[in-house]
Amino acid sequence: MNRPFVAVLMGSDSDLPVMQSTLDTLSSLNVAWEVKITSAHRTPRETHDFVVDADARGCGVFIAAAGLAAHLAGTIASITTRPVIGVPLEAGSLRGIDSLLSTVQMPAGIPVACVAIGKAGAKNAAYLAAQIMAVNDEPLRSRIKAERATNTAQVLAKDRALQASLHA
Ligand code: RP5
Repeated sequence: MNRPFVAVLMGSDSDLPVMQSTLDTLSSLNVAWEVKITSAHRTPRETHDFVVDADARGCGVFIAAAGLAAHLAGTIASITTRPVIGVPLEAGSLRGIDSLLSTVQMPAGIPVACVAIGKAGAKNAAYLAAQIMAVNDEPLRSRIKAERATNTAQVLAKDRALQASLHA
C-alpha cells in the first residue's frame, strides 16, 4: 500500500501563487502530497479520471482551489467519498465572494469543507487536511501539536518585544 497522501487540485496555474503555501505547509508537516492543475469545466474528463485514480491509490483528503464560479471542490466531492476541502480564491471583480458561495453552498448529501478566501484558507486547508490524516497517525498529530506550540511561542515573543519597546 502506498503512503497515504493529500491531493491538491487547482483550476488554473494562476491559482498556484496562493496555493503554494498549501504545498509548503503540508511539506513542513511531512505530509505526502500530489498537485494537479485540472478544471471542472475546462477538463472535466481529466478531473474525473484523476480523482478516481487518486482515490484508488490512497489519497486521504482532496484539497480543491478555484476562483470565480468555483465548482471544482463540489465536482470532486461528487466523485469520491474522501473528505474534500475547498479553497475559494479571489480571481475576479467579486473578489472571492463568488467562489466562496460556489464552494460553501453545497446541496445536502455532498459535503465540502470550505475554508477562508485566499491566503489564510490556503494554509488552513493544509492544516485541516493534516488533522484529518492524523486521525490514524499519532506521529503526525504530534507534529501538528508542535507546530501550534511554535506559533504560540512566536505570538508570546512578539508581545514581549512590543511591551519591552513601550516601556523602554
Ligand atoms: C478558475 O478560474 C480557476 O480556478 C481560476 O481561479 C480562475 C481563472 O482562471 P484563468 O483564467 O486564470 O486560467 O477556473
